[in-house]
Amino acid sequence: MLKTYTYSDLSQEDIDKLVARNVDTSNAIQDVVVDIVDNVRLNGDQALKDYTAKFDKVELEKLYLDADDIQELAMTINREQQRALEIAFQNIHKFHSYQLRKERVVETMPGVKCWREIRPIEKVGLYIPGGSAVLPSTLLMLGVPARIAGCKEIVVCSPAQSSGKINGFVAYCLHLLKIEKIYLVGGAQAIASMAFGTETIPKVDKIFGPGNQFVTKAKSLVQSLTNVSIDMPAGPSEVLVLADATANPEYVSADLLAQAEHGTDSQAVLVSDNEELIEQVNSALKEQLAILPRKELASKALENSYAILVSDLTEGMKFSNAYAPEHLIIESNNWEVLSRQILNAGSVFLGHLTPESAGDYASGTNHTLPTSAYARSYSGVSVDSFVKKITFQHINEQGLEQIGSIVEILAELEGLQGHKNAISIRKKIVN
Ligand code: HSO
Ligand code: ZN
Repeated sequence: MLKTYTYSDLSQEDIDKLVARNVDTSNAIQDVVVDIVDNVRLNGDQALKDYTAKFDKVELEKLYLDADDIQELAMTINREQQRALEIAFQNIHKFHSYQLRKERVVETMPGVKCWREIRPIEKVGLYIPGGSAVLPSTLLMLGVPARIAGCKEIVVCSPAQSSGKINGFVAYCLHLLKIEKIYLVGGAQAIASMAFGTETIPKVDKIFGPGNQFVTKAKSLVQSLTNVSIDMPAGPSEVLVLADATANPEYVSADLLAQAEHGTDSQAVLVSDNEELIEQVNSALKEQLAILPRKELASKALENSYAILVSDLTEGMKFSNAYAPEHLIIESNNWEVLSRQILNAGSVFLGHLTPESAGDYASGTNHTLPTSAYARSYSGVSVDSFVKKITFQHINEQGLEQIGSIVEILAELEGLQGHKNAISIRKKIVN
């Protein structure tokens, strides 16, 4: 089922091609998104209502649901489902709450003190997609770190369902996060509304969240047009499974399919030093796919996926580092040694009993991660993504004596007399 390549047969050019993904810069999307963004900027709420009628087929009188609506919807899910969301919420909260660490004050010279302090980004916008699968888990993954960071205003946008509302799971997550409003806007228009602000939707400082190609394009566009920033460039989701003879082919297959069912453009890559395992995974894929409800999507994604036969997993790790996967699963008894060789990955799952699904929902780590090889330079979303770290300094008399002449010399050599004066004038007072 999976196309298989042998690593030693591949040229550097072949490898570059295999690891390149999401390089489709279609102008068709660009043009549509530019129009939508412009329309929202100029016409505000009316544009949002028009797009919601056109794309989501819902006529909205009011662009949001309030605390009472949310509470009512939240109570439509059963107790077991509420409990599962509560446990996920608690684990994500527990893991992320350790990310806010106070840093120490550093005295670089006697009397010269420097330090950093954390301040929340005041207004953040969270986009929760509502396409082929509504993902309430994404709301927890963005809302929890935003709450821990202390963001003052958390704006949430998600497209209206055909009922003109949101689903009960998203509502229950809002309830857990103590967020009392949700705006019923989706797609590129949601991103534009949070970037520019409309009569109803507040403008934010930073926009978070995954989405389709239109949403992604809108995020990069508004970032270049306004002073709003974004979490990261997002592309289709992907997994790389590194597995050897100790792996269970049924587990490997299930992990590949868990990824493939996200969408036709998802990618699932298997890297193994064992030809027999690749064969076994292929037959497991066939069996498991046949009974998967989202088999149409998943099988399309598998057409766009592949396996690589390597001579050993150290060579496999070399390929993985070049690919820089969003998710890396190491299904080998030797996971501890192999994990030290990781250079590029968004989130890593170690051993035979650690499926990506655990991290997607409930173990505590974040599932908003860099795709399309951005794991070479980006980290996943964390509390850090919702704060700024501001530097502070304080210099006393002794410090000014220590550092004054150094700054004067440096200012002089750059020809900046004004800079030098700002020191000299103070030295006079001190002496
Ligand atoms: N695997 C997705 C996250 C997700 N999976 C949400 C299920 N629900 C991107 O990391
Ligand atoms: Zn997933």
